[in-house]
Amino acid sequence: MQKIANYIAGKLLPPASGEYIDNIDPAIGKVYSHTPDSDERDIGQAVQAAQRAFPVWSAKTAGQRAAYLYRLSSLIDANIEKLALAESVDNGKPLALALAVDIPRASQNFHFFASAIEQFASESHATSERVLNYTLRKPIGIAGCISPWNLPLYLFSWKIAPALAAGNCVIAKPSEITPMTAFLLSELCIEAGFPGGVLNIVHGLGHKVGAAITAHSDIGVISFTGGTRTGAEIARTTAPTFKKVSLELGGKNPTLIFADCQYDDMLDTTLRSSFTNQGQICLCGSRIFVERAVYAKFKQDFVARTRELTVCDPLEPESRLGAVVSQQHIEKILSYIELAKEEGGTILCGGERVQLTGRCKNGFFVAPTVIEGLDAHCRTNQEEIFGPVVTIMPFEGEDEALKLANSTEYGLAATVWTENLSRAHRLGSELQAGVVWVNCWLLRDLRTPFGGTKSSGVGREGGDEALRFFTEPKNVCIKF
Ligand code: TXE
Repeated sequence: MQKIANYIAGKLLPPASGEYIDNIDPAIGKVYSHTPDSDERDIGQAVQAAQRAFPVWSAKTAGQRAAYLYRLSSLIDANIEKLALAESVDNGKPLALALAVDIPRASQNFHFFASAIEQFASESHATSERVLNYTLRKPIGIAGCISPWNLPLYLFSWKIAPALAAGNCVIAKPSEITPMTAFLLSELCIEAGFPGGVLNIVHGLGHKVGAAITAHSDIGVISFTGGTRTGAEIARTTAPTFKKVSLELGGKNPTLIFADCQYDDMLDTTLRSSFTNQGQICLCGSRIFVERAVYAKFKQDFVARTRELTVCDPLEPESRLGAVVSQQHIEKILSYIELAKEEGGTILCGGERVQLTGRCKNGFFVAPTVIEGLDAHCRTNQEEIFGPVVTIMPFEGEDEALKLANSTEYGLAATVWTENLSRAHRLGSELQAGVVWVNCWLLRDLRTPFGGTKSSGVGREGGDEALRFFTEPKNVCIKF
């Protein structure tokens, strides 16, 4: 059985402990490889390697660093099929989705930040004829990047690329639940000729390796995506050392559907925003509020279309929903469906585990589920389920829609469907969310700020926001 290796100082190494964690293929429910169970000794080694590499890496020109990232991006493109298959097996997502979204986006992340660092400019202020201020933006040193399991290579590269482009060396940890594409990336880094120690990838458990990264006194900046509870723990442990921290956390995103919307486009897109990646995207809309005038029609059409979604072996081309990521996660999702029933909800479709036959008979499959009849303030509508489960609720008028949409502790994303321009602008301004989509969903421009408010996190990723985050501004004031 394959053993994944850490990537430290440019070499593929076993963990110091010599111990490994089982890595499970969620579509078949079986162990298929082993992940290093690393600890603070591996992090210590990675930090030393990064410290040795930093003076040379940070002294390279932006163009020289960009050249490495462009090479890595091209290598991802050249290996797209291998990487997509690995992602699908590791995570349970449809292979077609990994081929169309996850891996192309990982390549784009490196390409985008290679280009961005070449365009990145700092400010200069001529205070008077004899006084000039200019701002240097220096790399911080060693960056810690910790990522989750839902979009493994996509989110891993989204953090690593700007950190490296800005001149930092990186210690990165993928989720222990989906380590495979990060491991394959380390092989591609070797092929791309990255100097040893510039990027180090250390595998293992969050409370061991993750905690060792956030606690290390020589790691000056932490970029994290994951659960809100973990984010709070990281905020607590890093606060006394004044590390720079960016936290991209959970969501409970509202979709607001007004009667005047372009109905067919809305219906197609709402199906995607509800169930893509088995609903395991922090941006999925899990609370769907529908203006009462179109509620009955929407309910009928949406449930009919949801029933048509094929849940099957993620390697089959017709798969629209694959497996959810783990045994623990399927239990969590099913427990929320039970809770919804206890809270008075009616299951309109789905609501259960899907039992496949053959290769996938022990896999973790959940039928896409639509629930109605719940109050917006019940736990099902307040807590992040992170699965193929949505609730639908009617509303009357824009004020009520806004109030309901803003009624959770989260504030990551919101989607609005309306043809009323003034309403779109009003809601764009008033919704408590870091990202608002009007008449679209997950339409991304990598230059835009990305992140959440309230319990959805602190800080923004994307474009210049990311390059600013991974650099320390220093103002120089000269009187001459
Ligand atoms: O995330 P964790 P989990 C939500 C979703 C999900 C829940 C828990 O609701 O059900 O979070 O998922 C590392 N110090 N999201 O348990 O634990 C961990 O190893 C440092 C939303 O998988 O937050 C992994 O690499 N690091 C989300 C990463 O943190 C620690 C995506 C995320 O794991 C750590 C995923 C610690 N003490 C889950 N503990 C989104 N918003 O996209 C764990 N880690």
